[in-house]
Amino acid sequence: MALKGLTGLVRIDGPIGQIDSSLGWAGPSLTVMNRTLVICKPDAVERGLVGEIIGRFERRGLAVTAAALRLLDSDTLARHYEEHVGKGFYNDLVAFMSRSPVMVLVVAGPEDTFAVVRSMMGTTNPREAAPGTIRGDFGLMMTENLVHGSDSNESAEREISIFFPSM
Ligand code: RTP
Ligand code: MG
Repeated sequence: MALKGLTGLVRIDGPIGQIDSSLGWAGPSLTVMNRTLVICKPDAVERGLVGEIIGRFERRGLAVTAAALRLLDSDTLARHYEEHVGKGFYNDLVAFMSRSPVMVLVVAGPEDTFAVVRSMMGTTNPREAAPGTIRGDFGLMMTENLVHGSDSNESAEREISIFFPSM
């Protein structure tokens, strides 16, 4: 089975190093790439926009290196959004984020991937987000803003360890 020529990789679990080199994998060296956590939020899954969102990242040249469709519980959300626990919008945020499944992704690129992803997402309030961004093209509501992206390299590693502890 020859995989030479492929330039991306989607896998569910397990470190990259477990891929059998005898398969002839010739894609990017993902182990040295910088990565971030992306969540396609419940509104994105409900509206069938996951493919559109992933496609934008892929066309930009980023690689999806893990993907999982998950229904999030309040404990997981409290870990993920720890900086927002207790804020006025927090209960609405948890109700929204746990109402139906999300698609959790690890997205990899050469450097500061979190910043590339955040610029493609647009500002938090979709009404103010620039056209051409995910939120600016598909969103109108503050809470239901389609996508999450880590806000720093440190946040990315912390969040990846919550959703993909083996990575
Ligand atoms: P995210 O963490 O989801 O990528 O979004 P963000 O960095 O752009 O915004 P953040 O300040 O971290 O807020 C997290 C999510 O909480 C909801 N929110 N609602 N009503 C409000 O004032 C308010 N503020 C934030 C949004 O869903 C936001 O994405
Ligand atoms: Mg945030």
